Amino acid sequence: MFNWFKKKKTEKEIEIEEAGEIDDSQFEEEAVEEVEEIIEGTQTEKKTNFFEKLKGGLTKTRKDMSNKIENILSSHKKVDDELFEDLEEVLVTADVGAATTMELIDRLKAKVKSEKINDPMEVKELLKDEIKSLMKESVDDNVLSIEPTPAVILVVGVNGVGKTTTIGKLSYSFKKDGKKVLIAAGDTFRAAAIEQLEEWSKRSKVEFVAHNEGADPAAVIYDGIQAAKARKTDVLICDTAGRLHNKSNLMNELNKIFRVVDREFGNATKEILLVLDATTGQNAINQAKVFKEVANITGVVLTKLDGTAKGGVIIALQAELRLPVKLVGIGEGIEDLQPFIIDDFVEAIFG
Ligand SMILES: Nc1nc2c(ncn2[C@@H]2O[C@H](COP(=O)(O)OP(=O)(O)OP(=O)(O)O)[C@@H](O)[C@H]2O)c(=O)[nH]1
Ligand SMILES: [Mg+2]
Repeated sequence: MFNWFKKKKTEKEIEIEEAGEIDDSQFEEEAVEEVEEIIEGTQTEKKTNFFEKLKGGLTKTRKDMSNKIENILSSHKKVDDELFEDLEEVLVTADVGAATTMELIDRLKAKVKSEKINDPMEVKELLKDEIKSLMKESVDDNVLSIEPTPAVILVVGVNGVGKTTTIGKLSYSFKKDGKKVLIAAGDTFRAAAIEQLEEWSKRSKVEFVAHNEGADPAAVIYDGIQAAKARKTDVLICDTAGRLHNKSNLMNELNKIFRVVDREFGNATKEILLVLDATTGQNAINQAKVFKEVANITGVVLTKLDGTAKGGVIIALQAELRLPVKLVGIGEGIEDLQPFIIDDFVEAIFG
């Protein structure tokens, strides 16, 4: 960057010298503009890649939901009750959920009436708009916040949903942003769980705190907090065990952790992320209901969207349970985690 700057200046200087006057400010403005154009260019490119990747991850949902909707719209000659019934069926089978589907269909009917829409093909854009606005109205914000730092992120969810993998991906992404990250192995249920998390910490080159198998999870988190304070860590991410066979056990275990965090790290920005597996569809909704009762969930990570046609579940999570989806998992790789952006998601599932 520096060399490029120097070279440009020399050319410009020669030009100005030949003209008999030196005006540095004019040059500097142009150079800054050019640098800004280059940065903007790479940002647009980055955004496009991001979107293409999301679209790739949502292929199954798009094929199922969007193709069926296209077929319905093209096979109907007018916008009537029959068309709405067919749409309803597609939304319900895509795991959008009965209540959210009804809400969407009602809004769609009202729009069709007020805008006097007769052409079925126009319904697609209306449906997209209604999904976007319903999701936006349901929650305040979809952004995972670690500002002001230090921040602590508690990751909760039942077995196998992708908690540990998500922590690995997330720490990699914070690290790439120049943040100092520490992971605490609060899932002490199995030795393998601790090892798996340690492996991810090595992969994303972040620090790691653990106790032995069977240790008290709250004690691990306590140590993680002390280490985070001593090392001036920006983000402390804590894994937890999510055995759901007994709700009061789960509640006790989580509450103990929350108390430690409040007492020892009260000034930290706090997120409690619930990880849900998209392939489980309506089951994910049921898990969300249980966790909402036992914890003040601040956001959802929906994983394995790449392996399912049930991506519609995201709409119900936000619209029905009013849980902001903050991140989506679209693969097993370290870079396969993205912030959730409503407009991009809706555009990606409708192709
Ligand atoms: N395709 C795909 N697989 C994923 C994604 N996220 C996680 N997985 C896979 O899901 C499996 C379980 O992930 P873990 O991270 O071990 O899940 P966990 O919630 O920590 O599970 P326990 O520690 O057993 O409770 C692993 O094989 C992951 O590679 C995703 O976004 N897409
Ligand atoms: Mg795990």
